[in-house]
Amino acid sequence: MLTKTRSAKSDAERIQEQDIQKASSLNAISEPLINHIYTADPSAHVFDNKIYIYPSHDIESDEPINDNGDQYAMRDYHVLSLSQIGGEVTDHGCVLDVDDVPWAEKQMWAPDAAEKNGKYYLYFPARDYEGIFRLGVAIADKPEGPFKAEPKPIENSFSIDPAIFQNDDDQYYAYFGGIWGGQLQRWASGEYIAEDVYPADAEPALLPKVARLSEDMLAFSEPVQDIQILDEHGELIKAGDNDRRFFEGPWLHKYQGKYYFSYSTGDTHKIVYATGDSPYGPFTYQGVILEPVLGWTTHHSIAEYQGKWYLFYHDCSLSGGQTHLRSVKMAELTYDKHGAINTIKPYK
Ligand code: FUB
Repeated sequence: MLTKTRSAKSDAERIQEQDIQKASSLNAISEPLINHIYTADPSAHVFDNKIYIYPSHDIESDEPINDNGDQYAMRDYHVLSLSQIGGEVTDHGCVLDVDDVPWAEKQMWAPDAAEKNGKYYLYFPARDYEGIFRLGVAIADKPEGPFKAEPKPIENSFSIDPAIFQNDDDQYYAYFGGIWGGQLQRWASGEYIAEDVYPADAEPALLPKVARLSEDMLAFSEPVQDIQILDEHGELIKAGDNDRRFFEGPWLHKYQGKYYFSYSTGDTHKIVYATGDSPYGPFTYQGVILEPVLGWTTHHSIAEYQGKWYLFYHDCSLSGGQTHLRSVKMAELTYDKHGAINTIKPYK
């Protein structure tokens, strides 16, 4: 195991400097869905025949820009919706604030939502008062909220970026995890250790997590398990394979009987995917869904609406390349006849 050495300038600062230079010359394939606030990390679902998007709400902050993500100082969530592709997008306003989450101190990062029996559940990561990321859940009667948070985080939850998948048998699965600022590396032993130790390049990469949700949607119904991501030889992807190893932002969708597990590669800035035959995996790496966007982070979700598939993602074009001020976007996602996802280039 290795302790990650940091150079004088953080990866985030370096990328932001480059992006501010190139922001004005890029010709994006999609416009921000809204431009009156900054939003990121869009998780999209179709409820009541409308697309609902559950994003992070990016804000200005005095926090330093670093590879821990301190600059992502978000404190609340908004919900967006639209009923027509290319049509008007409604911002339903603030639906949950950190002050209304008893256990959470700060950094309300990438959320997701699920519906069961007419109730809506918002899952979100935040740092607790000990600085440890946990996952919380909040409940609403409508997809657009407002949401009321449970008093405690989900038991045995940790790290960031929850994504909820409803399987055909109406079981719900929570996928989560993120390295570096997302703290997944601190849980390698199963217990929290406040030290950032990573596998060596030739060792298997740190793995994203999954747990089936309980009937009431408020707890894990089983121990947290690893999601295995394999290469073409059936071997676990290695920690030094930065173009393919899991970094953060997991998502699961099903297409033509296969499960597609997709995620961000973090420091190589791609959204990639792997496929398998079960919601637990293993998943075999397949390829790139989205090439790098303007910004240090990339994050996505995938949803089907009225017979077409869409990728929801973010970039920093509206803010001129500022890494902590992102905007959610969407673009059509297509498959070839073998079920391979055609790579999307975010700029022409
Ligand atoms: O928005 C804060 C963090 O940045 C998210 O949790 C990550 O996925 C990355 O997008």
